[in-house]
Amino acid sequence: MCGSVSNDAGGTDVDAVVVGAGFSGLYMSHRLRELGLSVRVYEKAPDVGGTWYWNRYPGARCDSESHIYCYSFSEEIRREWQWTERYPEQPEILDYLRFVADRLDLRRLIEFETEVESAEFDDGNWTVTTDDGETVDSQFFISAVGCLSEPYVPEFENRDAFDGEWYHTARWPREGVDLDGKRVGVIGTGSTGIQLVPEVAERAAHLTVFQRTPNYAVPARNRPLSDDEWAEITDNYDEIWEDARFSWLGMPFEMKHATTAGLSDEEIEAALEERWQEGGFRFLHTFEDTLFNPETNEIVSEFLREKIRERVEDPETAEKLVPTDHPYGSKRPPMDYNGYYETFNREDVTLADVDENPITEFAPEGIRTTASLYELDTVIFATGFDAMTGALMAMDIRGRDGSVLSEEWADGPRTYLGLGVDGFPNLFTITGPQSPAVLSNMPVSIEQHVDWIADCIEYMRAEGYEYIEPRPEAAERWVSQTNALADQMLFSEAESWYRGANVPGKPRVFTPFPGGVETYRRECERVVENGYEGFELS
Ligand code: FAD
Ligand code: N01
Repeated sequence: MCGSVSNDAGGTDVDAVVVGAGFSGLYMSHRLRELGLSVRVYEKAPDVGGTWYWNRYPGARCDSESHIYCYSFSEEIRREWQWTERYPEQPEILDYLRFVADRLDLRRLIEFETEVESAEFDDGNWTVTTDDGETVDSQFFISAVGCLSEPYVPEFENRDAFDGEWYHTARWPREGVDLDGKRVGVIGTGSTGIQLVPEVAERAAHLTVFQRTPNYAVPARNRPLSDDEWAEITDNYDEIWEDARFSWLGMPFEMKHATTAGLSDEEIEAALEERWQEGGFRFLHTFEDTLFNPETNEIVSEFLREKIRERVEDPETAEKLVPTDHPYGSKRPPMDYNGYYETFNREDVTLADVDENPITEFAPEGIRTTASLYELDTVIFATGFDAMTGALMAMDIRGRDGSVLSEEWADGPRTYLGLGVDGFPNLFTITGPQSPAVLSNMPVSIEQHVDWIADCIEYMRAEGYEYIEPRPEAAERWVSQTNALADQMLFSEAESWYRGANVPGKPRVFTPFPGGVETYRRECERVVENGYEGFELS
């Protein structure tokens, strides 16, 4: 039997260090403690919640439906929590994660306001160092740092010359921001910008939206969840979750049709309209080949373009809001909660097309483009994240023989199943690159990863193994498989953060596994059934 003993006896301080206290870190630490491991969690925020601690911008809400945007592992938690809306708002999700942390008594494991700066595998263990100078030795080093947790702020010329206030949506102050009567500029029209813009328009004296690429937003159709609806969900809970676990996107929705081929124009229109009325991610479940077949995709994209044209009064503004550069779904599809497109019908809202007239610099009075100077009091960066690898690479992670993760991944991340990295024994990466992660309803993927890791550690302990590490050839094969799948899909037709395109200098590789949640889960199970095929255990 392997295992860790106290440092006094020459072993480690703890069995496992977990970095992050969002959905992933909370469940991971719970599972490990249940197995009898000693666990230390480091979280740089002052509270649990991860994404939902940091993203407090007006309108912040989740696009996954509430009954599947939560944990499924605990019947008690399930019974004791009732969601109020179809899509939960940020404060409600944060309350939920606080409730879970308290209910499972997890806070005692967490050191808040402590950032992990480095982790080095030396002398057979991980030495983890934090920003307050603490060093802890651990057998396992588990990253739960999140795929969308490292905010990205573009390096605009003279950014610091701006005399007003500026904020990134993912570092929104806890006390809020006074936007009333202000001239506000929002840069970015991804999922965040689309949620934010109508809310800011209600409060600001004038809003300028700086759009580089237009986006296809589908109505979310949020509504309160009645007690009857909730009762129906809880009555069918097990079935709903089983469907989600063995689905394409971690969502228990049926596809309406396999493809558009063979359907009449009226049937296609009716299917799209039905799913448009249902709203949210159900729309993406209209035709199964939307992300594979350019013909189907063009039909779906054109349907959405027409919807935008119908909603925006000024035809010139409407055309600027209509995406033509990328197929629908090749970037993360955003949802519209509160009349995003109609916001551009307001007199006090301006659309600045910074593709046509790029931002040249920040000035003390505001933002200058090649066409105009926009005078502003407040700038909001809704410019997204250094996604998938940003938070991981922000730590200085060193593996066997001094190999440095950021150097190993200089041309793009390389993992086996998104769970482990060759050369880095006993490192696990929850929702790591080359796992479905951001291409899924994440709590489903998070639970699957955490369970896989916990079961693996339990197995190691039972069998007397101390180390696990992917074989390089298994990682190589997995990365090639992921890339080959992505190449068969329409993802390569968009300059998206899935491909690292949003951060200058980042390698352009498709990062998540695009083969679907079910396929991925079955592959992970197969690997275990074959005695952790592709991993070296010692
Ligand atoms: P996170 O919630 O990102 O938590 C990671 C934690 O690690 C953070 O608290 C961070 O502070 C901490 N951390 C990072 N590095 C360090 C370090 N070096 N030291 C110490 N602590 C560190 N997903 C969906 O499935 N559906 C949705 O509708 C959806 N909506 C989203 C909306 C927004 C605005 C954003 C930004 C993301 C959304 N996501 C959504 C993705 C969301 O990130 C995941 O669903 C989920 O919250 C991820 O949980 P996590 O614990 O893996 O990561
Ligand atoms: O970030 P993004 P996000 N000059 O990268 C623009 C999840 N999420 O925070 O498209 C000008 O998507 C950039 O323009 P372009 C979800 O997974 C979920 O919105 O690159 N503009 C783009 O418009 C999502 O996908 C939810 O041309 C610049 C925007 O900034 C992920 O988080 C809600 C620029 C960034 O869009 C990230 O979403 C919110 C520059 N130099 C987030 N640089 C829900 O589920 C960037 N941009 C509800």
